[in-house]
Amino acid sequence: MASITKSLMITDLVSSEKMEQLPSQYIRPLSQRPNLQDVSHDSIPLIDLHDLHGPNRSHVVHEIGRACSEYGFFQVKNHGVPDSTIANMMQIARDFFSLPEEERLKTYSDDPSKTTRLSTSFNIRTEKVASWRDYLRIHCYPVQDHINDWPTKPESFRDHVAEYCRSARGLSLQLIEAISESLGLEGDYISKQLGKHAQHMALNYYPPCPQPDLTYGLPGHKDLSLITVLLQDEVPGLQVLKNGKWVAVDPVPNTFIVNIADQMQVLSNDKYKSVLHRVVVNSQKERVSVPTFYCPSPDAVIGPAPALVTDEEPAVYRQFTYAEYYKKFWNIELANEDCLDAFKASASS
Ligand SMILES: O=C(O)CCC(=O)C(=O)O
Repeated sequence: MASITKSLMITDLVSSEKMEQLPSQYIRPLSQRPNLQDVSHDSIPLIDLHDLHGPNRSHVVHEIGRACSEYGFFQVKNHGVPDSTIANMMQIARDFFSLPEEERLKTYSDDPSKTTRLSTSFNIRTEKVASWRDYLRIHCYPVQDHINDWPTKPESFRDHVAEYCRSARGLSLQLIEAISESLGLEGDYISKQLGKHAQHMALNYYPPCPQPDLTYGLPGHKDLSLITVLLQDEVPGLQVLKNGKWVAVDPVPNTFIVNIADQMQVLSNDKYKSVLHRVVVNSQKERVSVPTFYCPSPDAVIGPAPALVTDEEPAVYRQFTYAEYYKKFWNIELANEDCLDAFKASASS
């Protein structure tokens, strides 16, 4: 008989006992389990950013635009983030989740409005079934506004994470500019809609799971940001929904995964869609991933770009502040519920 666990974090649950059965709060109803065999390995486009600043820029921008409209997901290589910055980030994430429980739990909170918080699953305040993930979520732009709230252990946490955040921001801004151009907008149009800009990130830790076919690391969900730039380790787990079929994004060394998120869907007036993605777990290996959620500042007003609104394609969404959207997102019960439905132009009349 599966048992209910008392540990707050899965990390501590799996280290405290030899577990052969999944505790009951992680077990999905039969109809909602991942069918691990029914997954395509066609993957998503891989785009070389090397030429983004040369004479072939328009070709790269075109490829990015195509990936955004066909998949909402792509990988990038030659992205300019130094190998050492990436290696330090991954190591510090592993080291963080290896800290003693009492040290890690110093930042524990189930309150999504906290800008630095350790938590578990997806949204423990609203969900009925838990997911097999622990995570540390931090706000990280401007770095100096947040760094003093970040964990002080492991020793070099703040230095390595700050360096990574700056690089990830640089890459995000280049991608946002290219995506803006790919929509036929001025390169700086989207960036100008983001108010003072904001950047959040997560350190995701998925321990080995005794019964991976009964649960998820993360259930199908869309991201609340503008774009997400994801660093994953060498252990597969991420899957993306394409034409009703789950496609595995198997790790490619030295790449980042980029996805369109909800704010970009709104700004593009549905030209680019925020896509459902999920994470499956395995019984053998832990997995670490580090998403950077690039987003508007809370006061920024988001709405479809006027240049993309016509008589034939009227505005799909009303205008709203990112703060309004953020609050709504953290109150939804099901991860795969479409938060944007509440912001449709038709919903407000
Ligand atoms: O771990 C991954 O590959 C994806 C993580 C993710 O989707 C998220 O943190 O929202």
